[in-house]
Amino acid sequence: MQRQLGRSIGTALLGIATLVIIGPASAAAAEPATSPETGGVLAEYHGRTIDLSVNWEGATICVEQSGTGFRCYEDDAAYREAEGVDSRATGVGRRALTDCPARVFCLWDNRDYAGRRVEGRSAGLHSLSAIGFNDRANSVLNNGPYTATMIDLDCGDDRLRAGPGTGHPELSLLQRPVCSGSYNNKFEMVILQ
Ligand SMILES: [Ca+2]
Ligand SMILES: [Ca+2]
Repeated sequence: MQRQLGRSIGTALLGIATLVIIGPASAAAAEPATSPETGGVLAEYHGRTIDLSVNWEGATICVEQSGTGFRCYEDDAAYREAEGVDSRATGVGRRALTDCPARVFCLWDNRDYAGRRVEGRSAGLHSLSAIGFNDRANSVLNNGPYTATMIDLDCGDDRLRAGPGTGHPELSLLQRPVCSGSYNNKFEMVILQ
């Protein structure tokens, strides 16, 4: 079943294959700092430290840095300036799949690559609950070098896999073969490997 799903995602995303730049696998990043009280990931936002599992405090984009935990931004303009991401592709302020940079795995809160976004880059297990993004992902793009396995803890049998260069703009259209319903707003964990 998983292999069939993988093929269907790849087929759905055939049109964006040219966007993908696949680089060498980077070394796994250090574990991000977490709150001893909540277990939530601590992120830097406007010079403060926030617990993403509790409140994003106005941030809309949270990005795993290379070895230094998470950093969040209030909008695309702040994100692009700080991260050095080219704004010519879509223009500042418009959310699109081209917002997901090379060598990064992206999840969006809304369909069509819109709404809040998280970016992960290191290999290994990533808890979406620890960054306040559990049961939220509606669209996904894997622009990184690893295969992403997305997991709903309420349905361990239906894992969605997205290889490098694949994704989907609307997870509600992907029906789960074992558990009922779609993959929309379901995932608590992502494994990049
Ligand atoms: Ca959502
Ligand atoms: Ca879930």
